[in-house]
Amino acid sequence: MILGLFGAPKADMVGTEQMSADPWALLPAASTNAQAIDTLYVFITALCGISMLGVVGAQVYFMWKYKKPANGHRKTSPITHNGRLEFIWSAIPALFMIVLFAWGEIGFVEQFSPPPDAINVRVTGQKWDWTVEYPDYPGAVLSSSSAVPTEEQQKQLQAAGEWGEDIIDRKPTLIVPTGVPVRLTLTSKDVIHSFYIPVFRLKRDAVPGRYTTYWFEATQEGEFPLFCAEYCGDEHSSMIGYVKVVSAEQFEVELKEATKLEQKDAESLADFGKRVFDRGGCKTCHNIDNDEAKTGPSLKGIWGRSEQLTDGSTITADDNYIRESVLDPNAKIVSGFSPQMPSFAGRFNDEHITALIEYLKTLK
Ligand code: HEC
Ligand SMILES: [Cu+2]
Repeated sequence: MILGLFGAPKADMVGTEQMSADPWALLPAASTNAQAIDTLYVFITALCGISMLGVVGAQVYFMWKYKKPANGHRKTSPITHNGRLEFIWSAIPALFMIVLFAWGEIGFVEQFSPPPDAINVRVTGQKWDWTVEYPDYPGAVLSSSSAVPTEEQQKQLQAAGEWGEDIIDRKPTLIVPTGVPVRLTLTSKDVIHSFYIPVFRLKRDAVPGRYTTYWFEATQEGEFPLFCAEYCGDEHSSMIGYVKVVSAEQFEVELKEATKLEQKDAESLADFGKRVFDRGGCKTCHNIDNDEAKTGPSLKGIWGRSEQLTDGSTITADDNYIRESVLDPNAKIVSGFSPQMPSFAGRFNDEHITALIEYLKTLK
């Protein structure tokens, strides 16, 4: 629309490296919010331009009209004021102010009232990366740290002679579908960060000890940069990543692909199991390096341990018992604990479970 006048760039001109090849281009407006904001922005800019023309035009006209006459001087006019004129030049701008206020207020309220069918996404800022979780899609966790290695990682890679472009695992930090509203709930683990996606005109602080929300609906497929927009420390500039906008049909496929949990080449089963353990959030309920119970029993030395169950029987923790504990945790309850462990059936497959068992065996 109007923005086209300034040459809004096409999606394929946009990337993490460079927002646009054309320095005069406005950013693409890739969400419904962005379009609404741009329309208001262009309206305000046009209104200011027209007002400026009116004021400066009148000024120039009066300078010309009341210039000193060639034949001497002119008497000052006896008119003190003009009520009608003053009313008009107050009322018309006031009307525009009311329009601007109402327009802005309606847009503001809209942007803080997510539709009930929005996809939930949790964004956590932390020095120096973003973690993005999809509570509606179990196991789906993305992070910006995979996009850019930290200085520390770069040094390690350089020392190992492995530094190079192909070592950067450029995974998206956020994946969203087009045409579906997405509600973000943001927080921070340490200091104030700010989640900033320019093409969505979205900038929202992530504050420790508090949840802030925002929502948007993407309209344009592509990959667009995101940043931290609140100076948060010396690695602030590495809190970057990109949002990948895909079609609604592709969304789940892409999300699965980006968050897949598979054994890497040359990775031992136990090491893979540790990653599964981390992904499962098992640590929140189980200690692994001391015998203290949390919500669940300590898993230090679990393999081969004999367990007293609530029904009075005793069992030895072997592969099958651990498998059952993860897939159907309430089948056997350890004495002294309540059935609070969630089932991981559907979230972890057989390979994950086997790797988990191998990892638990190493916890001695
Ligand atoms: C919300 C808390 C919670 C989470 C998360 C959790 N567990 Fe548990 N877990 C428990 C509780 C409570 C018990 C004891 C009751 C029972 O046996 O179900 C338990 C029991 C177990 C047992 C049997 C322990 C024993 O001493 O016999 C194993 C093995 C186990 N969990 C593994 C895991 C693994 C692996 C994960 C992650 C994939 C995990 N748990 C995640 C709460 C949790
Ligand atoms: Cu930050």
